[in-house]
Amino acid sequence: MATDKKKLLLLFDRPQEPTFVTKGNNSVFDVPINYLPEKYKPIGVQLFNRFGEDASERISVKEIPPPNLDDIPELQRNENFSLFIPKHRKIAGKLIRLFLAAKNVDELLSTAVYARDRVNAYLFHYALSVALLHRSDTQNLDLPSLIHVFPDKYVDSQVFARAREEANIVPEGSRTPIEIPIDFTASDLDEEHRIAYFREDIGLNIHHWHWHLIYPFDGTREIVAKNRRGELFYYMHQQIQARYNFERLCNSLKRVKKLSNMREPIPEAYFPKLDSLVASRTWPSRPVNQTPSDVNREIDQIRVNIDDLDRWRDRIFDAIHSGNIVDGNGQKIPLTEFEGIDLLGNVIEASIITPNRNFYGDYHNMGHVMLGYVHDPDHRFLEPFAVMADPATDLRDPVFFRWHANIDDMFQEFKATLPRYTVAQLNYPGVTVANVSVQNQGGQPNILNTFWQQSDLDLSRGMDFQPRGSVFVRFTHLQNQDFTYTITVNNQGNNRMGTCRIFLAPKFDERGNPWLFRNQKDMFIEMDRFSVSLKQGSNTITRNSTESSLTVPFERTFRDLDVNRPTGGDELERFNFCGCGWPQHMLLPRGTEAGFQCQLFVMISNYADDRVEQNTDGICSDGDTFCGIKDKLYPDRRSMGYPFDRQPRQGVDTLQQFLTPNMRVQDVNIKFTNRVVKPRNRNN
Ligand code: CUO
Repeated sequence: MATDKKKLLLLFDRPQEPTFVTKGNNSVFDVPINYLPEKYKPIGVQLFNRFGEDASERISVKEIPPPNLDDIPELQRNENFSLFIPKHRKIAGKLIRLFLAAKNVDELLSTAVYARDRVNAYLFHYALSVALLHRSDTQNLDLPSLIHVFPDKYVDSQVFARAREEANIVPEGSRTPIEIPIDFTASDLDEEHRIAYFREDIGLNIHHWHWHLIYPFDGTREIVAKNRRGELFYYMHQQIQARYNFERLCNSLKRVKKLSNMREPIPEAYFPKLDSLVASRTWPSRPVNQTPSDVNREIDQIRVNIDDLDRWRDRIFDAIHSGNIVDGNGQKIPLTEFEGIDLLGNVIEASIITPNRNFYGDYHNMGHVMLGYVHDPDHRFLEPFAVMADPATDLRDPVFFRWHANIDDMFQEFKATLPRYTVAQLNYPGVTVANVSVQNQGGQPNILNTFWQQSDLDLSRGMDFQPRGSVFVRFTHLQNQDFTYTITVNNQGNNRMGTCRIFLAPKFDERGNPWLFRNQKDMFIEMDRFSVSLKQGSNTITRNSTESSLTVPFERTFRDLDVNRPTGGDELERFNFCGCGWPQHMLLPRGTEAGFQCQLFVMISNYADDRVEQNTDGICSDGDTFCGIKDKLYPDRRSMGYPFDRQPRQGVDTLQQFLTPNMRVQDVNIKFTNRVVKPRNRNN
């Protein structure tokens, strides 16, 4: 009988323990003796007796000729793994292809079991996740969230010693959650620390990691060359940047300064205070005023000079200004009005589908690498990379946003070369947005509320070689009260469709002055996008903040322990492709206690120019604004970021001047209450 595909997920459990050790609640893989790593072979029978006897389930693993892992160059079992490092990327690509090539689920299971104890744990997790997301016979599997498998990437290292103690001493059921203070990486003496709550938010970091899981750099061409991948790379990261800048303004900080000169010291520092449980190493810190330098690390097979980066950047700017990319044969590929951004995204990011990679290089990724090795560029101190070189952790470091401000600047340079939207491209004749308001739960109009919320997470799955059972940590994160938009639209024509687009931006710049449109447009964060049917006459549209096309619910990011608390620890976390999306608890910027003044922008665009013909029934499309829809076209035909993705037409200096009748702006206030709300439905 064919193996239930769900059993594959047990391979994610307790990543450092060998495959033959009990997984899940009490399941054991019958690992063929020949599959055991050499060191276990002589004691194979003993091992099986020890771990197999009281198993409630035995999963048979078919013995097939062992897959050839020899050409997967060695990445030590206990090294850290990063997609930004070309050597690691290539190894991952090979392993992904091996997992994709397995003929059926049984063969995949055999291949994965064979590989699991032979390859690096992070690498295995990544490659198997990508394969499960993309194979047709493993669809709809719920992958465990990275926080549960590798909690060490997100949680203060001190917590683990306490969690071990708790698990060793206190019986399950009586264990109390271990609190992670919100301020564990720095003090208020560091200005940048004011927004550590954003950078270190576990949900945001998981979102970013998940995005890169869905859009891998390497693997087979089909899984890399997804619809509008390069454009989404631009847009999703541009929006992270806009949200970060919004958050900075709420905290009296200026917008991020781009890091384009690698020869200057970097004043912002970062001390992550994370330990890698797999690598048994501390993640390196990045002290104040370090200056990047050429990276030459034989061990990582990586050599990249600042000159290389500068050359690649100059060539990319040449392409932007000339309007053409040059391919490997010297042929020009035009950067067109609508598809150019996608091509440019693939060039800047870069991935295996970058045209002419030899010439344009690997600009964005190598920036991550250079900054991630700033503390030990030639490996003389035998230090591993820092958080900036891993997409699971890089958002934590302020330098991420400085580097991505630079990346975004290149995209904006390109966007500035495009024709400006005409009134005809913005307007929807006959459709007028007559009124916009938002209601909070207290019934006050146009005031949105934020506060701190505590939530609990079970770390037991990632804590190998420990007593079984749940071990909780309690962390504090930003939260917003649900709210509702009410939009009145007049339609002078027949019944028709429109797309409602909702954005939010700060009303004033960091000096308290009103914005020029050309600056404010980059501050708009997308809040929601949905289609509406308009009947003739007046229409009232209501929409709840939890319905946002941007977000996924808290339970999907983490698995909600309050609602669905595991009893035996054998439930697999719900976290599949649908898990990608901006976390709902971060939908709103924090605001201020006095109330932060913002402008809410609502537009109804002409559906005929927005529509994408495809059937997405039964496919999860939450969070599609940043993540797209699996195996489908991006669900909006307009350029991503429309209508704020280009310079304004002649004569438009302010937002008011930009408006056409199908748009409206409403002032709203975000009020932050500095109070910590306890986890829902828990009383300890
Ligand atoms: Cu997501 Cu630089 O791409 O981190």
